[in-house]
Amino acid sequence: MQSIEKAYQLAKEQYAAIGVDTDAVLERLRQVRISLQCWQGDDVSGFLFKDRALSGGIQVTGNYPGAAGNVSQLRQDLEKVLSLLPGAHKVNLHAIYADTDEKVDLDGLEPRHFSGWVEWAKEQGVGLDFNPTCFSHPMADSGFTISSPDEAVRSFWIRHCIASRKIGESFGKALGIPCVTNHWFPDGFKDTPIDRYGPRKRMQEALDQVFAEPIDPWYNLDAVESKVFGIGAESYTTGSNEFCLGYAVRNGKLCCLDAGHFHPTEVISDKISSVLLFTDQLLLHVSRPVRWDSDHVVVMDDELLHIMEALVRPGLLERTHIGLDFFDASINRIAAWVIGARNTRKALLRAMLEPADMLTRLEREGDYTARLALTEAYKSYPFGAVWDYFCLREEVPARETWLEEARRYEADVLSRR
Ligand code: RNT
Ligand code: ZN
Repeated sequence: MQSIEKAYQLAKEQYAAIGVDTDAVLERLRQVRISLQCWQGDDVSGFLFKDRALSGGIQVTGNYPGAAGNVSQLRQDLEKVLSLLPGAHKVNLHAIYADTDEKVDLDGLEPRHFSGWVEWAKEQGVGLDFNPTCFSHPMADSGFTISSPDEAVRSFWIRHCIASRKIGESFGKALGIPCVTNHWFPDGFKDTPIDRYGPRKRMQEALDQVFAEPIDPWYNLDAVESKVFGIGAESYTTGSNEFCLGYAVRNGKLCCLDAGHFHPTEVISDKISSVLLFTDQLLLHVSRPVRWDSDHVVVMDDELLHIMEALVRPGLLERTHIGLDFFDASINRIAAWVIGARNTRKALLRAMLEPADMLTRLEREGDYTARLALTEAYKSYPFGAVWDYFCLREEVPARETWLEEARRYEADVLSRR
C-alpha cells in the first residue's frame, strides 16, 4: 500500500513536469462509465428461452465450468466483477435476459419484465443499456430478421425492437442515466446475392418504423451496429458499415462501431473522428478481432490505445458511450470480464495522461521530430503507478491481486454450480 502511494507521488511529479495533473485525471477517469456486457457471464444464452442454440453468426467457444444459469447467478457474478473494477459502470442487457417467469415472446416484452434489473442497478449504482435480441430465435432461422422478405418475420422483429426501445426508456427514467439501446441484426447471405439493394431497403423501412415514435434522449438513445460478415453470412451483411453510418447520419441515431466488425486491417480508431463530425454521439463496442472472430477478451494492444487517444485528444470522450463486447468461455468468465474492463479503463488512463494540447501544437507547427520523440518517450512514463494508485483509491485490488479473488470466487461459487 505504502509503496503504491510512494510510487504515485514520484509519478505525479514526473507527469506534472509535462503539464499533466494526475489527480485531476483520476477524478475524470473514475466518472467515465464503461458498460459491461452481461452476456460474458453465460455465453450469450439468456434466460428467456431454455436451451436455444446461439445463432446469428456469432459463436462462443469453450466450456469453462461455472457459467451463470439464472438471473440471480448472473447478478452475483456481476457484483463480483464490479467489486474488482475501479470507476463507474453500466450493465448492458440483452432482451433474452428478462427477469420473469412469464411465458412471453420477444415481441411481447415490457419494462415490467426488467423491473428486477432496475432495482438491482439502483442498489449497485450502475446504469443500464439495452439490446433487442435479433438472433437465437425461430423467427431468425432464415438468416434474416428485419430485412426478411417475409412480412410476418419482419413485423415480428419490428415489434421486438419497438418494445426494446420502450424498455430502454424505462431504464433511463428509473435510473436517471440515459440508456443506449443498440440495434444489431445478423441478416445476411452465405453466398453471393443477386439483390444487394432489396434487403437494405427493407431494413431501412423497418428501422423507420422502429424509430417512428420519438423518445426523449435523456431516457433512451438508439444506436445501429454494423458488421462486415458473420459465420454463415460470409458474402453479404445487410447492416453493413455504409448502411448503418448512412442511416445514423440521416436519422440522428448513434452509430455503433464494434472493433471486431471490419476488415482485418481496418481500425475503428480512425473512424471515430469522422463519424462524430456527422453524428452527435457514438457507441463503441470495445472488442478484439482475431482472424474471423470479432469477440476476444480485450487486451491492451495498440488499437485499444489508439481508440482511447482518438477519444481523449480531440475531446470526443463526452460524446461517446463505451461498451464492451466479448464473450470467452475458455477461461474463467469473471476473469475475462475483469481483464477486458480493466484494460479498457487502463488504456483510457494512458490516453488521459498525455499532454494532448502540447502535442497538438507541435504537430500544427510541423515539428514532427518532437511529435515522434515525445510520444515514444511517454510510452515508458510510469502510468502503471498512476493506475495502481487509482485502484487503491477506488478500493479495488491493485495490480494482479484481483486474480486471487477471482480464484477464490471460482472455488467458493462457480465450481459448485
Ligand atoms: C455481434 C455484435 C453484437 C453482439 C451482442 C451479443 O457480432 O457484435 O453486438 O455481440 O449483441
Ligand atoms: Zn458488438
